[in-house]
Amino acid sequence: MTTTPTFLLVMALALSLPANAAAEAAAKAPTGATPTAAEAKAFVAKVNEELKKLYAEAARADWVKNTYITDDTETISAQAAEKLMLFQAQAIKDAARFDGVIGLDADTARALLLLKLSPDLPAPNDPKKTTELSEIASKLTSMYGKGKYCRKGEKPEQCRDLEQLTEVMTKSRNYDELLDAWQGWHTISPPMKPMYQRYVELSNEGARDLGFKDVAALWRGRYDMAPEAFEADMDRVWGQLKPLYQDLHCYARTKLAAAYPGKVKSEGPIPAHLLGNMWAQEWANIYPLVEPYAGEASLDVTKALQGKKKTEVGLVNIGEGFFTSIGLKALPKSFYEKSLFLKPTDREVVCHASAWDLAYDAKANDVRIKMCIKVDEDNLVTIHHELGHIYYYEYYNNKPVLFQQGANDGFHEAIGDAIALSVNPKYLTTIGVFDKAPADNEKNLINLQMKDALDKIAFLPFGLLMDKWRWDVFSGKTKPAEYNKRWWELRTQYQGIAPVATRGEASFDPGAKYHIPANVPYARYFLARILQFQMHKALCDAAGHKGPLHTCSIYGNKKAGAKLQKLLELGASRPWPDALEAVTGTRQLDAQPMLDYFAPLSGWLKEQNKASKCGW
Ligand code: X8Z
Ligand code: ZN
Repeated sequence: MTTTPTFLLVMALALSLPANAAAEAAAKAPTGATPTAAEAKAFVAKVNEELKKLYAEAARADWVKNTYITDDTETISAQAAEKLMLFQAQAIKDAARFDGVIGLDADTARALLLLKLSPDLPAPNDPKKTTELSEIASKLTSMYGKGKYCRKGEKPEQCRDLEQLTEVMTKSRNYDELLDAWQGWHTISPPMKPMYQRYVELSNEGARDLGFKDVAALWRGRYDMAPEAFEADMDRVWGQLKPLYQDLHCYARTKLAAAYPGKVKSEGPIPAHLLGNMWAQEWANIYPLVEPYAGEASLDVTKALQGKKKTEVGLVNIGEGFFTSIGLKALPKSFYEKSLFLKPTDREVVCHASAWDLAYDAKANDVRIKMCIKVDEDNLVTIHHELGHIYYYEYYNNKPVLFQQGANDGFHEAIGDAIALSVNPKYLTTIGVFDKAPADNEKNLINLQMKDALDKIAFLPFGLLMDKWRWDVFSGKTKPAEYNKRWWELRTQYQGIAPVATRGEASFDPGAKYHIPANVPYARYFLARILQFQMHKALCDAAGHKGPLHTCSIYGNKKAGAKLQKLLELGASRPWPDALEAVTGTRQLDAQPMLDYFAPLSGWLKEQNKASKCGW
């Protein structure tokens, strides 16, 4: 007969109680005795079980809030988040007893590490402060979701939301109209500033209570290397890509100067509102202004999709069709029944696209996306992006919940994008979106690469600076009195863009970007831009692709699919370099595949910029 150690009984009891009771119970645990590896394993099993329930509960409440914003759903979601935060904080503190225990198996050691790093929003010891923190968190996301630009004297129904203002940013070529939409959207965030400031204080207190220096140290600790080494690695790959970004910036600036005479300085930063995107993060919408060879075969995917009368769900079907073509499973019926694909007209929702797992369980299998889909090229790419998240969920949801994450968060963001790199004109012709593939010639190639680079290359500095700003805010290096000043310093330094007039501290421009109020770490998107090309290359190699990387599509290739599936199944069970190695054979973040992909454009840009003085 085996006997259960007292400690385990206490733990089991503690974990089924609310967090403060759990603390009490844990405090009563026998002291002095060194816990065994078997106890650690049992502890992890119990935490996984409990976390799974709490994650699912919090996700469900959050789903309802995000798809139906009211004061009530805001509160319900805050309460569920609070419960989860309290449990996480307590479990992390309890887990400290296993520090230094000898003989842990690899899975238990990994799970304990992941547990320690799991909270995006760490709960302070003081329960009142945790309540306050979860309420602010919930409120900030709704404020963003409900954000509207109202001109003086306008009736509420005339005010414009982000979708309407985005329409202006993407299509208008009228300088003043663009500026008005840009400035208008940035009016939603000043009321967030005092709340954000408090949010930083409270979550930092929580991080410190868990043994981290601040929230940023916790976030940066998630990359299986020292936080400083991780930051240095990001800077290293940025260094590899910066010259290409500067060439693209230089060329775009010349074209924009011609499109907006007298408005763009030939050697300075580009006005922030002219790049076809509210945050100037991706520039493909200004493609018509910068098209290298006008009049060559049209690569207009939006026109083709609309011409073929594709519906919003039709776009999702196209995305799913790609994943199934490489041998991955079909999505459950409930995905189509429960997802939100269209912007409701009768209520407020958070339209920013996202992918959800509401069950964390293979059997219950409840995955959904939330997206206000429009039938255009941007949305087609975003659908592939979201489905990348969904397929990760689908292949790791039989694992313990602490392993139900990407190898790191950059991997999670990279899967769908890596697939979307195969969504090229040839593929679009195969599935009947294009009637005829554009001719395979140099001019079409440069046009296509320009369009790709406007999204992929243009994004890099934005992807990098978002968290550079946030890390310094959390560490206290950037004080509230200079939130906006620092934001624009970084925007100018990295992106080479600037606002038309100084934006003082009465503005809170970072708050006008979803991931700041929603507290979603952003370094992941920078990593994903790099990783997706590494993955694309590896999948193309697996598919036996010959020739330059930019000509590859893995559509229909089961060998590539099998390779991808292996990565998805690993989840976070191994350190990310192991996962990367399993797919690509290398353990390092590497910009080379991305540089190889853009080699044709890179040479072409250098020619174009010969007479220009680049930089800002
Ligand atoms: O937020 C997203 C996705 C959801 S994870 C739509 N992205 C970043 C953004 O929109 O800023 C994808 C690209 C970068
Ligand atoms: Zn994503």
